[in-house]
Amino acid sequence: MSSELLSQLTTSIIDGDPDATHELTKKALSSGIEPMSIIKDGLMPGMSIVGDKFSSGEYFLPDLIIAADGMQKAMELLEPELSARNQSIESAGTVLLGTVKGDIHEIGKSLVGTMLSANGFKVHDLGVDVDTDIFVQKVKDVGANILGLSALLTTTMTVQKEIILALTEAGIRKDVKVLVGGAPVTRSWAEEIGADGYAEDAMGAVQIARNLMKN
Ligand code: B1M
Repeated sequence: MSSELLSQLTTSIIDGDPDATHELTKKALSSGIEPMSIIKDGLMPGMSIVGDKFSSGEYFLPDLIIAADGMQKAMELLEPELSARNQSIESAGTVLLGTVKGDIHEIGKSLVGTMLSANGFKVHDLGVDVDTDIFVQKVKDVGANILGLSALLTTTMTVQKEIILALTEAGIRKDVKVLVGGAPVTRSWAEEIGADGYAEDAMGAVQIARNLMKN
């Protein structure tokens, strides 16, 4: 039953049917499937196939937009459920988060933010397409312990490097740990640009953020 619902969810993303995605997400939640499983086993496989079809030229930009709409409709239902499952009293640390300049991919970054909040971090989400200067200024304004930088394009992951250099130039590199992620980002890229941490997914980001707070 649950695997059937999850595979219907995957299909609704691939077919570009946001209303069906929304309804199936509701159904999956009410049938007791964990929100994280709905994301990882239902929605993300669909997004991944849509991405592959876009790469191969079978799908076009409108198909990406419709798939993202479905995923976002589902996330509106899932985010409060994720938060409710992990209430924490003490703040685990302050995270400033955003998708770098030139990049408007939002869903993964927001999921990282939701999981960090759900695990006790105070998250300031600057959104997408954020100027390097704004990141630098806001690190100071909010007293961030961790700066989380998301990039989904090979052309924008280089901006993560620029931001680290800008932090150094502003004299505040030592005051904040930098965590990088996003589909094209790898551990070796994180090391190359001098980031303090890399996470492959949202739960990994929570784990790494906890470790960074310990150091
Ligand atoms: Co875009 N897009 N897109 N897109 N898009 C990709 C990323 C792409 C891989 C598709 C493909 O070709 N196969 C490709 C990038 C190729 C590359 O550079 N390597 C691509 C392209 C080319 C483009 C455009 C250039 C297309 C065009 O215009 N010709 C354009 C660029 C726009 C821009 O940003 N300037 C574009 C536009 C779009 C839409 C706007 C239509 C839409 C985004 C809508 C939105 O976000 N509101 C979109 C979408 C939906 C995708 C795919 C299909 C799905 C992305 C997604 O939401 N995944 C994507 C293909 C794919 O990823 N398979 C694709 C679900 C999400 C939960 O996963 O974002 O990976 P993800 O986040 C994960 C991890 O990466 C990680 O944790 C998250 C949760 O587990 N993570 C972090 C992310 N950030 C992190 C930060 C951390 C730690 C972990 O620490 C701080």
